Amino acid sequence: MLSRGGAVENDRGSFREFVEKQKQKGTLVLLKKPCSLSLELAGVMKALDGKPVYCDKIKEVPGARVAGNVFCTRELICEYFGIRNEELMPKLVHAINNPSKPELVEGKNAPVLEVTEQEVDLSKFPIPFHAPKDGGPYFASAVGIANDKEYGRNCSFHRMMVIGKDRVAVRILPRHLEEFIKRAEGELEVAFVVGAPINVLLAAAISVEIGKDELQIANSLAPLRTVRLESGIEVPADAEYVFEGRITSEMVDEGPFVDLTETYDIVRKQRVMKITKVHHRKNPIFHVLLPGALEHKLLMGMPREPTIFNEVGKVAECKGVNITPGGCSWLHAVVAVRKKKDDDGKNAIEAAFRGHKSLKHVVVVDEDIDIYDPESVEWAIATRVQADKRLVIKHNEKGSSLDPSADPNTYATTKMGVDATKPLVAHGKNFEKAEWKAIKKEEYV
Ligand SMILES: Cc1cc2nc3c(=O)[nH]c(=O)nc-3n(C[C@H](O)[C@H](O)[C@H](O)COP(=O)(O)O)c2cc1C
Ligand SMILES: [Mn+2]
Repeated sequence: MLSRGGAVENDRGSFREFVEKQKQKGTLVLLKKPCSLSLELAGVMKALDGKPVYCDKIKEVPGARVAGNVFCTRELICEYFGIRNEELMPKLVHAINNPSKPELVEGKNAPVLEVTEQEVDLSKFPIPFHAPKDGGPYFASAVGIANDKEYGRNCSFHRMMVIGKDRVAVRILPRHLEEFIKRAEGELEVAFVVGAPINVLLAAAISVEIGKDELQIANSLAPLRTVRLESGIEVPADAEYVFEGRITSEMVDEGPFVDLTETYDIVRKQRVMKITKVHHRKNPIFHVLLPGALEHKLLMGMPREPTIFNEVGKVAECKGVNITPGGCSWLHAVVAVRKKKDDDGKNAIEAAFRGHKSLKHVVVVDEDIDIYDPESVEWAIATRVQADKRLVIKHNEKGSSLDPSADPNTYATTKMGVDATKPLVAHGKNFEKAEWKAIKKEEYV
């Protein structure tokens, strides 16, 4: 048994064991009414956002099992790791700086290889159609793993739109997987994993240099077992599904797709992947990740907090970073510093933009402000900011493809930082919240 605080007996840290644990605790919402993959499941998950949801009555695929909103709060993620909320970011920082090799197991010991389907028919799997104007049914929780002779392994999320029995259109931004494909002259073997544990999901969302193996970061977060497929690609041995195949140079329309911002992303030409084999556990659970909902937001934003923390740490004493859900968990951050020099706030603003390239607005506060409480942050802006002195505006910066207000072709955007720290010397003014006499209110009411 791998030791991890809070884990159940014989827990290898798999997706299904975490789902099972939520079921035992009574925190998993079991859908009692049959649910359609077409819009209905997404609607139910949205209505129950913030709570893990499970359904084994999918109308279109009898016998299929799905789980969603599984890692939709920091508390759930911390529960998986057996740590407290404030330990999460240091844990991510540690894993990025101390990657370690997963344990490679034989095929016969890998649950994900229990069943192999050579005849691929994607309509047999519970792949949801999320939003009315989406371009098709979508995999949104799929983590793609690929190898390059020189760089080694890469692991990243890519949504996949179903366009045929064994074909999907894969959204690939110009990052590491795209680089691997170019180096392989346009065609590359890949394996997409669905139902991976949270250490793999977080590692796949982390942005590190090309050549750094994200599965080693995952293993450092929590012990990971991998198994080697015939293609040579190693995948998490305890995952629910692996979709194996080849990314081709054929380009098709991909989208529209409701993305993180809860707006429809535009249609673009993207590569086709031909799926050649599907491996899965017996009685697999498909991980449905609802775009724009809390689980998607947390997985996108939180793994950028350590990179902001590292950059801010180079110019000031950084006490915390929160990529806030109101900013789509991507475009906004609040950074806390222990101020020692007058320009710490402004330097922290510039550093935060370096730590997360898609960041558009950042507020820097002192450590007496609760970065997880929007009212506390607003209070700091209200009482500590004079806009003519405390704003940093950066024109014509490279922004995020997800921001509908950025230039649609170049993604050019204007960025803003607010230094909401109090001055080092108060000059007779009061910037601290007054303290009240401590009272036991039960005694008075
Ligand atoms: C839930 C989720 C979905 C994502 N979808 C995509 C996607 O469809 N295409 C893409 O290129 N990146 C997507 N990403 C972002 C990449 O996973 C992320 O940028 C990652 O750092 C890229 O890995 P790389 O640095 O190895 O290239 C998604 C991230 C998350 C958390
Ligand atoms: Mn990478």
